[in-house]
Amino acid sequence: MKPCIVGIGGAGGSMLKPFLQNLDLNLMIHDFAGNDRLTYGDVKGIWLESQTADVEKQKDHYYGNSIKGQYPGYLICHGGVNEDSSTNTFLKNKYGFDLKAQGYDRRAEYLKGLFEIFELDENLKRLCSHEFGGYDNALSDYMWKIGIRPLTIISTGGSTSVKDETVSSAKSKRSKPLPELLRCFLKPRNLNSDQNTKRCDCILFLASLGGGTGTGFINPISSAVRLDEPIFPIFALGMLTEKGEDSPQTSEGQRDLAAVIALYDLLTKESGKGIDGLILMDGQILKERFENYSAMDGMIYEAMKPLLDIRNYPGDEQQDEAQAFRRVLWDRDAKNPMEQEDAIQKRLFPPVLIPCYYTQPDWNGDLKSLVEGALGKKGHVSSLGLDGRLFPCDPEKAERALVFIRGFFELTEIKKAVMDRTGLSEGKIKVYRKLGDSRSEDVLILLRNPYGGEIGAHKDKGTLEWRFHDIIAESIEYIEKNEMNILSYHSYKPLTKEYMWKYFYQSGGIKDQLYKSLKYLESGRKPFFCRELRIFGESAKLSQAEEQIMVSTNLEEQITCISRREAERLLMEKGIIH
Ligand SMILES: Nc1nc2c(ncn2[C@@H]2O[C@H](COP(=O)(O)OP(=O)(O)OP(=O)(O)O)[C@@H](O)[C@H]2O)c(=O)[nH]1
Ligand SMILES: [Mg+2]
Repeated sequence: MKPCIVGIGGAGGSMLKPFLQNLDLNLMIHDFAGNDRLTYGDVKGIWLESQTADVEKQKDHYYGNSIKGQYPGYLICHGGVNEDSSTNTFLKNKYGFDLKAQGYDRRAEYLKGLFEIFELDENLKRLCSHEFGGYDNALSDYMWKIGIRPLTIISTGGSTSVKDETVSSAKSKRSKPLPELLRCFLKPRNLNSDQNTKRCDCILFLASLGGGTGTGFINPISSAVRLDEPIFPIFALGMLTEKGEDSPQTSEGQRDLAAVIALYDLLTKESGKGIDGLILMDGQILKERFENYSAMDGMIYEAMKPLLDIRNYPGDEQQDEAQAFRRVLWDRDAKNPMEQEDAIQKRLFPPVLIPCYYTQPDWNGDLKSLVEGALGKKGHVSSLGLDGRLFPCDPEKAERALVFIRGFFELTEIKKAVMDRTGLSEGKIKVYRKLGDSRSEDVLILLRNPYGGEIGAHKDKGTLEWRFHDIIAESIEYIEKNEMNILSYHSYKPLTKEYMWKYFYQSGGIKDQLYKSLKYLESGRKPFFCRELRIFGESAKLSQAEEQIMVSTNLEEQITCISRREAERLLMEKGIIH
């Protein structure tokens, strides 16, 4: 597979850099079009950022402005929105959201709310469509159509291999032309037809889970992609934020909440509506092994190389094309691609994939040590950074293992080594053999959903249940102790505060759902996030009269309304009214 790697937010941009480095020294001395640079696996990429200051302060000027045709490029998420945009004025006045916000202060709920409004508020939809030439959303459509799509096979109508007809007809119905307003910004790129083969057949998002920008944009951009191509493979690699404060002193609780909201949303979007798989890494494990972010980012790149390697082992089938890989991720034991595709459409939640990576010198040749280096020794649940598991988990709980291996090994031997360690049957192990560079041999094993089925596993340090229990409990505590901070974000209008209050604190809201998730984790239930939850969704809907009061400027009326709702809530809690 050849992904278009999309780094989002500060961490996403840094994680993306090593993937886009030019491997061909000769090309560096020529004035070659950047798009032709030789990257590992021939990948392409783009950095999406909401803070203009962050792209301007790059010391190494690694990323140029993609709108000016520079590559590798960055794209400012709100670059298509004018200062005097009527859509933005409406949004600011009614809700207090700003399309041109410079970063989101580690708040995943900001972008979540913002994008939901675009789906629900008919007036906003009309304004947006009118101002942005048919775009449903001024941010996600811009990032997808201007930033990402030109780097993919979709830009020329080259499509995915299964159900092409369905895809094309969906496309012709839904795909919209670039609005003139945005077209004039674009310098034509050197993407003629013979370059089509060089384009990407899937998307891989890179972002930290724990910020606002990175975590907040994955779902909305995926929705924009899905409107164009329902089965285009979309994967995400999320880095869970480390423990303690981060550099601009955001507390662990706040970042954990951002991470949990993002994880909840990514993992409760049904098949065909969001991503096809979430690769999870733990920043805490990487921080214990590496001194700084740059070393961590180097490691992430190294660990993903076996997946990106396009040199298949001679004689092995070409099985690592992105669409095939997508079907394997969702695999419901169906026999052929069409059956698998039907199974995928059956409202499943996307899988979590835990990457486990290990490398050793090629003279070693010992398969057992390679597999154990990645997965840890049998019975060692709590290694936390001492072996190749990049997120805490127990490999014996995995549903499946996808093995990307570079070096000269027998297929049956590889399967046997993985079966011995995981207890999986042969049919649940998929092996992708690659040639590698002959100086070292390495393996990346993606474990699908390695958790569940055991009561009390959350108490074992080093299990996936334990790590999730920890961040969910931290998030609940943060929600309970920081109502003011969460609801009084400086720009929110009363209407937004009211909806945010319901989302966080009302019975059935995210706090309640997270309490349930803790119980599910404790009892070994799978999955532990079970129901999609919206801030502005139907269940939270205010009546028209209430909305009217909330958007009015009469403070007294607003206070009366809020007090009445608060009193109602208390009476309901005490069972006095129902
Ligand atoms: N791997 C890696 N992680 C980083 C890096 N910089 C920050 N982080 C982690 O990412 C978290 C914050 O994510 P950012 O990417 O900075 O946040 P963002 O997506 O830009 O979101 P906002 O700035 O809140 O809008 C930090 O708390 C760190 O845990 C980096 O260079 N590499
Ligand atoms: Mg940022």
